[in-house]
Parts: sequence; C-alpha cells; structure tokens
Amino acid sequence: MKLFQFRHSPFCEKVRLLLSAKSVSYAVEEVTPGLGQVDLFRRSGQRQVPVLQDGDELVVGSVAIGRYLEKAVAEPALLPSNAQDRARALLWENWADTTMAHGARMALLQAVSQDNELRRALLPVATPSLLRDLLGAFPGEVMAGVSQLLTHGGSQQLKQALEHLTVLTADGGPLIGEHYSVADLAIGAQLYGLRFPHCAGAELAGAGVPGIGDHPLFEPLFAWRDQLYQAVGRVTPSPVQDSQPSA
Ligand SMILES: N[C@@H](CCC(=O)N[C@@H](CS)C(=O)NCC(=O)O)C(=O)O
Repeated sequence: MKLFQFRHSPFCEKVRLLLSAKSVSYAVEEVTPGLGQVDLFRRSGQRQVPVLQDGDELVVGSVAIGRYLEKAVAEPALLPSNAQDRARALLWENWADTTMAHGARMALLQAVSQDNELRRALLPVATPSLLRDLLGAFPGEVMAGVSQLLTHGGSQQLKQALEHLTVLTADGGPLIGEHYSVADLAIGAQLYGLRFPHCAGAELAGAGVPGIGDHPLFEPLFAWRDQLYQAVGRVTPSPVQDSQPSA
C-alpha cells in the first residue's frame, strides 16, 4: 500500500497509526502543497490528503481509509464488535476529527505564528532549503494575523476538552473496553501537533503548543498517547519520499 501524505498532518498521522496498528507495511509519497495536490487531484478527483493506494484502489480520507483497512485486515479489530461500544468509538472518532481537530489546528497555527523555529521545522520536507530558510526567517508580524484565529474562548474550550480527556485516560488504557480502537487512534493523532511525538523527527519531537504541550496538567494525557504509540508500534519516524508529480 502507498500513503499520499503531508508528513505533519494529523489526519495522515491517524492513518499511519491505523496502518501500524494493523501491522501493514506501506510506502509514503510526500505530497507537495500546491503542485503535488494538482497531481493528487488528477489521480483521486480531490486535493486533500490522506489518500491510500492499494493496487488499483484509491481510498480518500482517514475515515474511509479506517473502514477500508478494517475490512482488508481483520485483526486486530479497531472497531469494537459490541454495537454500543462501536457507536461510542465512532462518536469519539467524529469528535476528534472535527471539534478537536479544529481546536488543535488553531492552537498549533497560533504557536507557529509566534515561533520561527517551529515554523521552519514544520515546512514540507520537499521545500528547497533556501526557501525553507527564508520562510523560517519571516518576522513574527507577518504571521501576527494568525494569532487572532484562536480566540481566548476557543483556547479555553480546547484546554477544557483536554482536561476531560486527561481524566478519561488516567488509567493509561484504551478509552473503550479492553482494546485500543479508532477512538484512541483518532484522539492520539489530533494530539500530534500539541506535543510532537518522537516519530515526528528529532527537530520537532517534544515541541508543540506552549501552555498545552509543556503543561504539567496534561502530562498524563501525553504519557497515555506515548503508551498508545508503543502499543501499536508507531515508534520510528515515517519514511519520507518526495512527491514526483507525473507529467
Ligand atoms: N476529513 C478528512 C480531513 C483531511 C484534511 O483536512 N486534509 C488536509 C491536511 S490535514 C488537507 O489535505 N489540506 C489541503 C487542502 O485542503 O487543500 C480526513 O479525515 O482525512
């Protein structure tokens, strides 16, 4: 299988977690924002990542990919067999992919707007080094408008949700029942940019959103996330292959 990805997209991280949990080996193709997306559109009829290719089949979006993998590789099951638990898992996944994803994206954007180093480290791997350096050197004011994106209320809402998650994961185990499910993977993935895990690479590991990624209150939540990563075998950095748009 091949994953078309942006390396630091939490939805791509969700798919990498799903693939790791299912012990599926895969190649990645790093999609260059802009040009690479034109190529992706040609292939898949839309421009967003993640897209998973399995032979002739293209599956678009983390939810569809999750359902596809569940059919293709039955074990371990990531959707609980019990109907009530399955409904819970799907609701959690939907919340993580929408409300949590929005809050986490805004919080990371705000952090990036105030931190040149973080901005440089997050640029696509395919970006030529000169451009990378130039963009990294952008003065804070250029990005200052972004700071308005996450209102105080939005930031409080995210922190409150993370406090609830910290309570719900306090025993260190799965959110639902005895086994990890799409609920844990979807939430773990959206924690990605709040405090980058080891597999994000040496430049980013441990960095993230000040006041969240480094706050003692959320330490047990990130410890839970790291335990989840260990359990599904997502411990090494993803392979990176630059996109090569076809002619
Ligand atoms: N609901 C989708 C979200 C995918 C998504 O938001 N992808 C972003 C990267 S995080 C993207 O491709 N953005 C580029 C664009 O919209 O042009 C999923 O679950 O996969």
